[in-house]
Amino acid sequence: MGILQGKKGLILGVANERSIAWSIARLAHREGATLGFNFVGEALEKRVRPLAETLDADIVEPLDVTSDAQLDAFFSKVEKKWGGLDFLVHSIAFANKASLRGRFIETSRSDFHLALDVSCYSLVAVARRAVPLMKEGGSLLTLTYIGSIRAVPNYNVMGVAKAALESTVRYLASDLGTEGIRVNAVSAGPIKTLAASGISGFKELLTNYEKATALKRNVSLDDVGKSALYLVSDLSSGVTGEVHYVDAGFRISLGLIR
Ligand code: NAD
Ligand code: 0WE
Repeated sequence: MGILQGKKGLILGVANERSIAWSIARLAHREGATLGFNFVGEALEKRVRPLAETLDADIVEPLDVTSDAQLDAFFSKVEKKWGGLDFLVHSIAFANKASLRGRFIETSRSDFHLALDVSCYSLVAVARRAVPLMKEGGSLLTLTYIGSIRAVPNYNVMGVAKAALESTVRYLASDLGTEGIRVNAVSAGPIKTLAASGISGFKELLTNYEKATALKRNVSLDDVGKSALYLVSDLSSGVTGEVHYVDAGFRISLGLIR
């Protein structure tokens, strides 16, 4: 029997087969979970729907997290279909591309708002709607990056958004503990996903990163998926408010190359 047998989970943020969310979905399905997915726009629907079908998904519905109307419609579908929920994976981030290069000080008010809205407030927005469905407790998981605690060149406003996201994890965990709902984050090392494509210098980042980690390698989608599985399942029943690094030991290393 799988560790997620009989559990219902929403996986938000699949764009394609290289998405971190997809890696988590595959492993969760293998452990017996029944899954639901979102997509943003028709282009991504064409990618997400066939993928979701390979995992016998119960729910594949539109959800742009900047829209309260879409949030309400999405969760009312979940309520109708399942009437309950055990876990939710939030694997969503977005910043205007122009704000992910050049000087941080040039960040405009609207680029700041967009990054924080999509990448941080959205966790609160989905939690508010998911929590009433988690009648027997549950687990919320989000994805973050070390750019929240270190100044990573070009990560810029996304670093600020991830710092706010990690704080949001602690406030939600503290708020929802009484309902038996745990809230955690996985801080993943860099992976070449859609969200990393077109980032200038990403290839160099991966080569340098590998040399600077304790394990002397980059992290894989599988590394992140497996740790995520632990955090959404009962295996982590005593863990909440945590930022769990799946980074091959990058954070604990001085980074000097031997
Ligand atoms: P990805 O492009 O596959 O996933 C990002 C997802 O965010 C996409 O599915 C996209 O549709 C979704 N999204 C963007 N705007 C949205 C909106 N308004 N409403 C709903 N969904 C929206 O890339 P990924 O690397 O798998 O990213 C997933 C998460 O992992 C992000 O939070 C990212 O910050 C985090 N992360 C990525 C890395 C990395 O190096 N790839 C490292 C650490 C953390
Ligand atoms: O969180 C991320 C990616 C976030 C992201 C990426 C994009 C690219 C396309 C958010 N918004 C957008 N908007 C786009 O238009 N990562 C952790 C991956 C990442 O992105 C970087 C990195 C790393 C690592 C950007 C600059 C420097 C390093």
